[in-house]
Amino acid sequence: MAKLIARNPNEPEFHQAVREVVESLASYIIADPALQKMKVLERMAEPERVIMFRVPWLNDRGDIEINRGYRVQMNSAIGPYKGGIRFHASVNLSIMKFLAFEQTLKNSLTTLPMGGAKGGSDFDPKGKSDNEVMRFCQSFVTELYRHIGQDTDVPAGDIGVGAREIGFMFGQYKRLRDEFTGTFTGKGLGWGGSSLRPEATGYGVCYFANEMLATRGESFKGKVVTISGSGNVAQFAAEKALQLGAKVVTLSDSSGYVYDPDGLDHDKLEYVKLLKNVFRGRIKEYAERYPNAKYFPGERPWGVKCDIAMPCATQNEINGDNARSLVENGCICVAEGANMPSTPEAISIFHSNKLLYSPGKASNAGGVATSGLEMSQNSMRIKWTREEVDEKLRSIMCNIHEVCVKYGTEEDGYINYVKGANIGGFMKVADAMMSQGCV
Ligand code: NDP
Ligand code: 2IT
Repeated sequence: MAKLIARNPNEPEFHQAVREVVESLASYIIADPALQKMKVLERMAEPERVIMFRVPWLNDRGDIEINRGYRVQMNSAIGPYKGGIRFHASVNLSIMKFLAFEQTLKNSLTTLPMGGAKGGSDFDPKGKSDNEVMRFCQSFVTELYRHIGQDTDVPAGDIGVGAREIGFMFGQYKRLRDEFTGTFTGKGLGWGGSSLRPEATGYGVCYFANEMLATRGESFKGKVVTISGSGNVAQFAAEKALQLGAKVVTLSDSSGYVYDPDGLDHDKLEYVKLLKNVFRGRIKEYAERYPNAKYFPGERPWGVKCDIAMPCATQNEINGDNARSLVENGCICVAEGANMPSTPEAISIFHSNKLLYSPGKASNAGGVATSGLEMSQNSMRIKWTREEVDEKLRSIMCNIHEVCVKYGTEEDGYINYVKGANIGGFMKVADAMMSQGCV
């Protein structure tokens, strides 16, 4: 870790993500001289390639704006680079590297042949017109296109990148390459997209949480659920939790959270989808429309009493104090939809209180798994039904849960999902790297 920090200064999120894996794997690696000799973990923490580029574009006033674009191609040992693109003002190299590092292990856990990558830009889509977003996406891809391809690197969505942005990026990519391939996932259903890809991350989190709850004879039925975020992952985590009989009482965005004591229902959720995906509004408008709900500006939902918490917004959104309030309020399960939403202090509080706690790389893997299924369908030029994809998604999430149980069960029977996911994800990548020599 000391070497890694010295080589990658000022990258706290990257250090945090690697440290967690190092801590899980230390004894495992110490016991295996071959892993040490081949410097597998050291190589995994060094990106195979980092691309940083200028993204100039014209705003609606005709002025030039300049953003910075990134693609971190972390690891290609088990398949082409694969991972989302994030457009958010906070994007920097540290965040790209932490996400690409976690993606490598996550993609391995899915059992599908995908390496790890992440990309994005500090472009902030908030308040931009559709035309501005399109011009930005076109400029972004005009550089990125030479580094990606269906057998090289396959981007998808993440924060700030949904169906609209994938459409603009895919359109420009297709134009530059003059070929129609599955180089992006999350495409529209009529032009190469997979059924259930929009739902997959959120649904997958609930499938995974359901498996965790079942280890204690529990289920979603009748449980109170708090969710952060109100974007893609949050919306479909809420939808599946409702279908499984839970009561979802919060949603949030970067400005605050709403608490609805009556809980969400189908109509309210449809309103949220319209508000966020079409009108691109703020979650506080929910409380204006449903007067029983209350809006808490500038706050996160972790002080609300719940049985199950699903953080679905961003990294480090649950700190030690938030974790303590969740525990004090009787929360039994924290299933991460976002990537690295819990700080190390929060994770240690969950562990010492024996909560069911799953790290994002295990419980949010349903999104990229379904991206992998989209790649398979594109290669075969076929389309599976919603039911077929759902069945595969369920079985992938159950399998990841089994892997976590296998490698994460401690002497007292407590399942440490962090350890389980890190060891389970690492093994396949490590075996491939050992077989492929010093590359
Ligand atoms: P969206 O852009 O659709 O939604 C993001 C949500 O989180 C919005 O409500 C946003 O609020 C909120 N948010 C974003 N940044 C912050 C911040 N710094 N502080 C507080 N709230 C914030 O993104 P997704 O739903 O796709 O992604 C959510 C999380 O899930 C991310 O961590 C992502 O990496 C992860 N993830 C996504 C997958 C996918 O398939 N999309 C797959 C696996 C993981 P606001 O509108 O104010 O920005
Ligand atoms: O963090 C993630 O796993 C994603 N944003 C989805 C990546 C993908 O390639 O579908």
